[in-house]
Amino acid sequence: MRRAAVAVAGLAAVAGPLAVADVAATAEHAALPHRLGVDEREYWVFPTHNPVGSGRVEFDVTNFGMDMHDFSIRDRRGNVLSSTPLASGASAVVTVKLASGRYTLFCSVSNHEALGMHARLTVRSPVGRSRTRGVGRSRTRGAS
Ligand SMILES: [Cu+2]
Repeated sequence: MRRAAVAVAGLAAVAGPLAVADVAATAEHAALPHRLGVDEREYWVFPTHNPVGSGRVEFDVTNFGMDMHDFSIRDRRGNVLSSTPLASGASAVVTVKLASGRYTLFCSVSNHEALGMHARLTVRSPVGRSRTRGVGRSRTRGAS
């Protein structure tokens, strides 16, 4: 048993660099996160991961600011897919189905976006799949 394990480890060491490159290429999408944190404050929005994988994406949002904010997502055509109000210190978990593309995470309160509360988010699909069903549907829990 022990000898077999050593033999396998030796083989892996020899094949190492090539095998790792192949795995990295084919598993690129699988490696993209579908869950990320989003921190908000006066006046910025900071996603902890970017890019993320397409499909169900879970945003764990916290308003670290003094003021009332919200967490909103807009696609490139200007459609707002989700908007969740967040009191000072509040957190929410917002789940949205996103197809590959570029999105804007922003705060729609007053002129906060113009003051800097916006961030780009890139969503990538696995190879050979460019569409995701149910895009734009969202679910929120824990908003306060
Ligand atoms: Cu705001």
